[in-house]
Amino acid sequence: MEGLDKLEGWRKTHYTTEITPEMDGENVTVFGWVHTIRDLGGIKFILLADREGIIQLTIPVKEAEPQLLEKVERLRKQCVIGVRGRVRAYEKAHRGVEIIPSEIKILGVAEHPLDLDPTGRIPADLDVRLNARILDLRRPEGLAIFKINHHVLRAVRDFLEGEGFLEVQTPKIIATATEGGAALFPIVYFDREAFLAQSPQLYKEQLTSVFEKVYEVAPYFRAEESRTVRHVAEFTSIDIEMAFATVEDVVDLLERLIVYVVAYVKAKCASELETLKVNLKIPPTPFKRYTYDEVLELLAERGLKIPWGEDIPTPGLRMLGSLHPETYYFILDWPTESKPFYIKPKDGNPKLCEAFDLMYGMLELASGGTRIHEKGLLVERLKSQGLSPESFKHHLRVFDYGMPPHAGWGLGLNRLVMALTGRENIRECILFPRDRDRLTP
Ligand code: AMO
Repeated sequence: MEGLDKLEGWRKTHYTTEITPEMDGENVTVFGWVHTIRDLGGIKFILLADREGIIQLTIPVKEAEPQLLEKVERLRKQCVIGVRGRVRAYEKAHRGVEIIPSEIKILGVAEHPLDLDPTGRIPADLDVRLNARILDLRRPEGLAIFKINHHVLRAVRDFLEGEGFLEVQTPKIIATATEGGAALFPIVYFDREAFLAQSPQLYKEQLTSVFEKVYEVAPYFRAEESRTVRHVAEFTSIDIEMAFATVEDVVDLLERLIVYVVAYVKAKCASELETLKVNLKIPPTPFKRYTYDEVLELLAERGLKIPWGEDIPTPGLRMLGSLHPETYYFILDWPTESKPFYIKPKDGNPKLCEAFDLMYGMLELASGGTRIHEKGLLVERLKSQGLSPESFKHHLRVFDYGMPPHAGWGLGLNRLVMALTGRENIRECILFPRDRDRLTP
């Protein structure tokens, strides 16, 4: 293709969806990607897509300037163009409006054959789509998922701000594991070994002794060997930690947050939800609260026996999912040994601890609980889980500076977006997913 046009003084006056039939006769400038081209001989139709949607460009061949026609001849799908033209209300066009272009600039080319058809007319499997992720994201569904992701984060920040939380940033290069050693990514840190953070756990706990209520939204890293639709090697977590609180307080906070987020997304993302064919319902409260023992009973009654003390295996999660389709519920009072060392055992019954998981169907969305804030007990718990207090000495030292009782949770953003958008695979809800088999693009 010949040289590209220059942007020069052209600036967007409208996104495609801002152009309405009421603007009939107005001159506008739009930019976007050529979605489809239809040539009926005497008339040519181009659908132009931008991040907000699509508008039809109609070019009556006889009346068009030769320079304009020459540009139109050169267009191919996914070329980037700028268009100046007149708005025309036209019932038969998409949204009842079209643009009659007077001038077109070709600003970027697309090489054919394309790796993927962003109109979505040719179905492609997820791997093919992820390999050409940028084209895939231009599909209306791709755009919709990540606009919802954006609004979820706005809602979360809005809600936590209202609850008096301060946003913090903790290190992602760390010296010791927090969530068990197996899933760590080691890295070369100058002349030493270090690890990518699995969670902000120890730092967020420490920070409650200064800021009382903190939250962080950040990526975390786990060397997950298993290939499932809900695990990736890099995910985003929404973490909170609050001083002078127990598991009940943070469970209640999480329930209110979920309701707030769902209502926010429902209000702000109606067209995205429609694109995804999702009918989002505000979940009734209170969410069902099970104890771990009750869940084991529920599963045993249906023929699935899980030895007491073990985490709930995938068949158990599946069964729970089928009993609670598209439903949020909590599982409380876990066996102490099934949870990390920092979770507080129950007073009077140390076999159980003050931990919880928030579930949606079969998906674990969040976990958290009351933490141990007494140094002696924390050292004991470290040892009983086979961890060396020496490796945690900097963390333990903070407990000598005045550590308040505290509780918190970590909520997987990508899993929450899966739940809200009805996606089956977490990779749909991560721009550039990373897993055992995928490190690019
Ligand atoms: P946990 O390990 O349960 O708890 O993680 C919290 C939440 O993070 C999400 N998540 C993941 N999402 C995608 N891929 C993964 N590999 C992955 N691993 C975890 C899940 C999960 O519920 N420090 C504690 C939280 C706390 O107690 O505050 C923790 O990390 O949605």
